[in-house]
Amino acid sequence: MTSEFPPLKNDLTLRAARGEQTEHAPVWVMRQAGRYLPEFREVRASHEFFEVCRTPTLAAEVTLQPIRRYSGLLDASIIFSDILVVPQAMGMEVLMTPGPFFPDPLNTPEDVKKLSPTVDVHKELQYVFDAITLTRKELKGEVPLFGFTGAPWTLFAYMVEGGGSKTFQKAKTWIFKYPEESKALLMRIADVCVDYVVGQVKAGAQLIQVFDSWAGELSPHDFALFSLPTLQHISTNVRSRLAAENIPVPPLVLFAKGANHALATLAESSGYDVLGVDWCIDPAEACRLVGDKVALQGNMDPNLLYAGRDAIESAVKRMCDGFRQGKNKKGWIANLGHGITPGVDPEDLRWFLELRDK
Ligand code: 1CP
Repeated sequence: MTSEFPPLKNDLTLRAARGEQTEHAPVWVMRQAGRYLPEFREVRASHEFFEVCRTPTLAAEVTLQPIRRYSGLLDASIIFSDILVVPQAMGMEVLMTPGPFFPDPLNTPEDVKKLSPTVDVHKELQYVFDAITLTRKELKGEVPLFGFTGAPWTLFAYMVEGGGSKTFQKAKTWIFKYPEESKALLMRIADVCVDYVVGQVKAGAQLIQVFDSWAGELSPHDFALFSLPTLQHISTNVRSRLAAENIPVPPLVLFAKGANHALATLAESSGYDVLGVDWCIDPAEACRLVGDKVALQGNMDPNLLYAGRDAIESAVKRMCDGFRQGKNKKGWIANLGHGITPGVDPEDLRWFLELRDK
């Protein structure tokens, strides 16, 4: 399988993710293909969001846009798609208007009946696998390619809320009022995520990131009860399924945003090689909490990209010093602490990338 692809020229991200100290930290940016790039907006002007996701040539094109623009400055790419393709595969309608909108969300556990009883991930999400294979070829080995999935709790929140939320009142009503039904649905989503990640690896993804973007909405107790078991289910089953087919397991990255309280536990027992951290924890403290168990990724506040070059420069320096002096025995992948937002000047992102850990 891998032999079909051009040889990888830049393995910095892979080495750091496997826990090696690298000559300098690799860097990539969550949501690096997106609306802050004029070339992305140009593609979107004539194609709907999910049309871009579903058309491998378009998905490959927008995945490559930041790699081309910041030639030599980015150390990884991430396939253009969205976490909400999983609820779609499970039988839900999802629109982008411009944020995610589910016309028919899961209001009560009765509504779970509306989901497809079984999900053939290979049929429903083959277009993502095709996009990954095509992108791997078009990358010509410049940098490795991330595949990704949303985490079950974050996907559950969208499926119940029917879109984004400030309070997560509906999703929380579910977990507090119907804990057993919630756990069953979360595990059902986790099983789809396992098939989806395995399919992405077979298609050519060289690292996998699980986005639990709304982990921080849960108390430590509820995170341990409703999210952590599903994250462990994904890492354990992805590893065993790939091992059973003699396929090497790529580095698994978990970004549980806002769950810094759980870092030590996640390092000990989540089954991921890399933990992403947001900006609400000092790098040195994150290093102390994870010890020599896992590598780290993160964590500059994305809003610093609006504050001008001096502010970016001192923040990058603080971040580098923090991770370098944090005495972490494992690798570090530089990134923002969450995705880049639409109003950033692409030249200010270039400055962030150029400053990189030297
Ligand atoms: O009009 C547009 O083009 C829509 C903007 C957009 C983009 C560029 C959306 C809608 N999704 C994406 C791409 C996307 N989504 C990627 C691309 C790969 C890359 O990183 O370059 C990725 C990894 C995602 C993942 C994603 N989607 C997450 C997890 C990461 C995170 O930032 O927390 C989440 C929460 C979503 C949901 C989503 N999709 C889109 C929006 C605007 C949102 C968030 C809405 C909300 O606040 O609830």
